[in-house]
Amino acid sequence: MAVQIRRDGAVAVVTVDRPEALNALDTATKELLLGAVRELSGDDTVRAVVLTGAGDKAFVAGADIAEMKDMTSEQARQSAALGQAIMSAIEAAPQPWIAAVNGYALGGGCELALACDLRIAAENAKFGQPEIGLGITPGFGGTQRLVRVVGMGWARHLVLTGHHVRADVALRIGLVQAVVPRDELAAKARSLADELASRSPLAMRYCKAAVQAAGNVDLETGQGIERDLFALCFATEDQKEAMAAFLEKRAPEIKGR
Ligand code: DAK
Repeated sequence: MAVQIRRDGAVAVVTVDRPEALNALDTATKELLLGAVRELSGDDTVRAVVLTGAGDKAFVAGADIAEMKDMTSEQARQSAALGQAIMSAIEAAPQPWIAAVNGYALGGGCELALACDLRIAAENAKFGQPEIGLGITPGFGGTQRLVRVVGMGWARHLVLTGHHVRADVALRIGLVQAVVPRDELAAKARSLADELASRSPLAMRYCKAAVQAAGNVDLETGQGIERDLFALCFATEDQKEAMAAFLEKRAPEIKGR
């Protein structure tokens, strides 16, 4: 099984599990990953998801080069469509997705991490868009999402040189939000997921959608989306309960309604 889903309470951990190929994404793995995203998106008991890679060396070392090498243009197009569908499905998922980057996140692997809402890395993690060395461009959104996350300067550096950067550099340029020792990564990702899972899932979904919109629309349109989603929060029981709990100096009882 190349993709595992482990549910524990309100948190699901999705593991790309092909360590013999450094978790590279072949078609079968991509199909399983897309299935996992769709399954979890339809499960309202899951309030946060952690995405990671099996083994000690890699998160995901990119698209599977052995499979890609002899592809026809049509096969490449279908493969790109499948990859892009995964990234879009993660972005559209109702829950926050946290990439727990436990090693190499290269090419499609870096792009997969970029599609997640939050990224934390182990000290041994390495990031890069090495496609230039393979005679191709990044194709799962890397040239677009990367610019939005780290800015034009670093995106150009990563895409044009194909160089890998270490976790400390990834932190400095804003590619990840935290770096932790390797043996603390799973626990750190889990505690972050637990924290997000404890919040109103409706407000969480609206926050995710509003921030997402900022990357896609102009300021005026974005402010309209923000206004509407803000208003929608006031139709939820969770908003009334969370504000009452604050005023009464107690923990809120979040119901997801
Ligand atoms: N694909 C297939 N196999 C891979 C792989 C990959 N991406 N990465 C590693 N492996 C395999 C190796 O072939 C090796 O297999 P065996 O020889 O043992 O059978 C095994 O994993 C262990 O790898 P190494 O022996 O190479 O391990 P090292 O520690 O020496 O090196 C490394 C680790 C991560 C530096 C190295 O493996 C490496 O450079 N891997 C390739 C990384 C890479 O270039 N990734 C980007 C792939 S291109 C598009 C859509 C998507 C894409 C492009 C376009 N369109 C829509 C247009 C995406 C492209 C990519 O992701």
